[in-house]
Amino acid sequence: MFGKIKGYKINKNQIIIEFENKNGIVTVIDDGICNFKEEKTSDFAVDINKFVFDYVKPEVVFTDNIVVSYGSYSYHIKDDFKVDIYLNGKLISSDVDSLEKEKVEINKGLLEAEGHETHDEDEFKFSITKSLSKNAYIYGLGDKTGFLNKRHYEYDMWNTDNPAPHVDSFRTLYKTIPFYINFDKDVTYGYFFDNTYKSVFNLGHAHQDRVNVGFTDGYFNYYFIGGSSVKEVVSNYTYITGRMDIPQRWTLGYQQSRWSYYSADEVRSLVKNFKDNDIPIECIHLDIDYMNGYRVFTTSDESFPNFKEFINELKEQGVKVVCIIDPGVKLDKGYFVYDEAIENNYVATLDGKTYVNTVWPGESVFPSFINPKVQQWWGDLDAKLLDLGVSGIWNDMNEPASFNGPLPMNVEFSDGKNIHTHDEIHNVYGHYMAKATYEGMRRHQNRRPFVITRACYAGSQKYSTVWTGDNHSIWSNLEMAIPQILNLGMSGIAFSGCDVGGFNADCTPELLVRWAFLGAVTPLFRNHSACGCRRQEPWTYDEETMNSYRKAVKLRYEIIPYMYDLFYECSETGIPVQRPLFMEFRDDKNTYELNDELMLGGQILVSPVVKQGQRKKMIYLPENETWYDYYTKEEVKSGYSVCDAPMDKLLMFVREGSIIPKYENLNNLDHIDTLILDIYPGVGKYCHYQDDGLSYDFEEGKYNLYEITHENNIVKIDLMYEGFKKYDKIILRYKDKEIEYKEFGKIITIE
Ligand code: MIG
Repeated sequence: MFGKIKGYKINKNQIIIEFENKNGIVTVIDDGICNFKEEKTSDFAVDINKFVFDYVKPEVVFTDNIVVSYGSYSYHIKDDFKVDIYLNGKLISSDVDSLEKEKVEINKGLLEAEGHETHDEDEFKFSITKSLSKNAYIYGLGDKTGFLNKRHYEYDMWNTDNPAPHVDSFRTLYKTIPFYINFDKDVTYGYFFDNTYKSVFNLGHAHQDRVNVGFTDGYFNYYFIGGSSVKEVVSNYTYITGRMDIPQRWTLGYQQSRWSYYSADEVRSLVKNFKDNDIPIECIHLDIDYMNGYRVFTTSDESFPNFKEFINELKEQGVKVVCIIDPGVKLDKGYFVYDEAIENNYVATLDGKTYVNTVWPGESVFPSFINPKVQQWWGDLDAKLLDLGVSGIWNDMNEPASFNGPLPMNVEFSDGKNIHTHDEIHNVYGHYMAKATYEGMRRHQNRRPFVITRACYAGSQKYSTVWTGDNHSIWSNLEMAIPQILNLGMSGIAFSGCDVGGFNADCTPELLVRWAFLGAVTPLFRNHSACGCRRQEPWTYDEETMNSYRKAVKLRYEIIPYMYDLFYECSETGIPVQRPLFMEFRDDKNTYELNDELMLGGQILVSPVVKQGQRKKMIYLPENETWYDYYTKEEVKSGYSVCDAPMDKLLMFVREGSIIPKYENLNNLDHIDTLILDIYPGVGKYCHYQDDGLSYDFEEGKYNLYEITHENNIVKIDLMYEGFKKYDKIILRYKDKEIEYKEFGKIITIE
């Protein structure tokens, strides 16, 4: 593709290499972060121009190869733009030859006639093949189904809405994050490919010692992302693709959804049921039926009359509303959104005519979200929903999904200047829709936008939270939710969740309870289910189920200040809230493929039950650590052991020396005055963040930072930074003793 090296020039931190056939550019962004691209390229997730610096000065030596060194890493660039990467002088990754895949003869016609799924091999314009060491594990890649370790699998990057039950043999789901982490006990790094066309990631599947990434089109444009740990790699990856804002605090509360709540009265009685049954509730999601004939940005006068007053009425009870918005705009002359779209040429075209496909409203047209003017227009429409009192926007169907066959590859999307075809835009359609939504909300009010999207691309974490789409109420989908959310976190997306209880199919009481407990520690905690399936609100089951469900939701409310601290950390570092164990215990081999446990931050280990009928669970607590039961605060043996796993409890363990900030007895997050600091035996230090939980005022210094240090029950709190109203009360707890803390800087003993 590139040919032999002929020479090079240096411009700031960029080395422009002249190859026989075309130029290549190496941009050294930081120690261990480096971009390799052909000169002409397009950037989607990362704007490389923002990373051209004077102060990063790589050393360049040209002998046989061009050797570029900076910090601990050096990149040996060879003919054909092949690269060997060295860390402190040791070779850690190299480009290798891409070998042919073994051809398997199949009788496609017969297989398909019998209903089997077959899969065509893609033709690649080019591929990049990286070495894969014997002991490496592979993580990341977004929302792919299956287990944590992706080695030996092959996946497609093509945003897809597939209604079948999500199983581990799926090649793709809704999201495209072309980023993988190569983790080996001694060396960790990642590769991110900023190419939106369909690509195929063969992860040691065709050849055990290679990762082959084949691209159907687009440009050669990828990043090496080093770091001393998985945490650092994710942090470096989010340094270039972006980090999320701290979310509004209430978005960490419990959310209830259903396709659909069909009327205002139904929603009213729903809220009443939550209150009557003493189950905390923060927000209700309105699915497509709140609209007038599925026309986006309208509301139905029949089933939701006086929409604004209705929303206000809920707000007075502490309940917020999130509305779904699909991309498809109903083809309907006289409907203002359609008229504006057509008048301004804001929609996709085919052969010079408006492109039409069918979605919920019937025949519909598709905004060209890549056009900044369309983003502005759409964002302003979203902002009008905020004026009605809506608190968040849920973006669905933005793969884009369509009922009348997929959009042809040559459908055209204008960015205002140039035309992009569907094959290029497909994987970023949801990304730009989320961007438009986020920016519209951001422009309109001093609130951190709450956007939820189904489809997305690398970097969407800047704009939106995500959910894992239409899972099923089956045990395997509960089990899969853990690795899926952990891999999303390692792919930069920390704020994610799955439909608690499962979307399709009927949820059993046992499954609902186990799912609710997983939901309680998942960033986005929303129960959602499809029409045609059994209702999934907790009181539609028996008393015992509801009691357990209530416990799960209350557990969530207890740990919200801890989760909020983790989101604060994430906004600064990109390190996810839910983490696989090896992110905290990198030397512990037992954790590399542990699919049914997770860490909530660095302090709490959670071991959810994800198997039907299980009342005892084998748990694993990393050795060389002392662990305490979250509830009883008694020491628990580390290593493998079998634990009682009753239906009304989530197994949680706390690391020695931890300090967990908690709320108590809250059914709603609007007013908080008391903070509890629950202190576990050992020596520890913890930083707690507090702000208004709503706005961007923290950017002007309106927040507090508390640093808590302790040795067992001897504790001190320092107010490290004060810019916001403090708690009325801080209560310190150690085992079963508690005491109010009144004077910052003072050492006290809890006894
Ligand atoms: O084709 O809006 O994933 O959460 O309830 C179904 C109706 C369209 C798919 C979403 C789901 C939502 C549903 N939507």
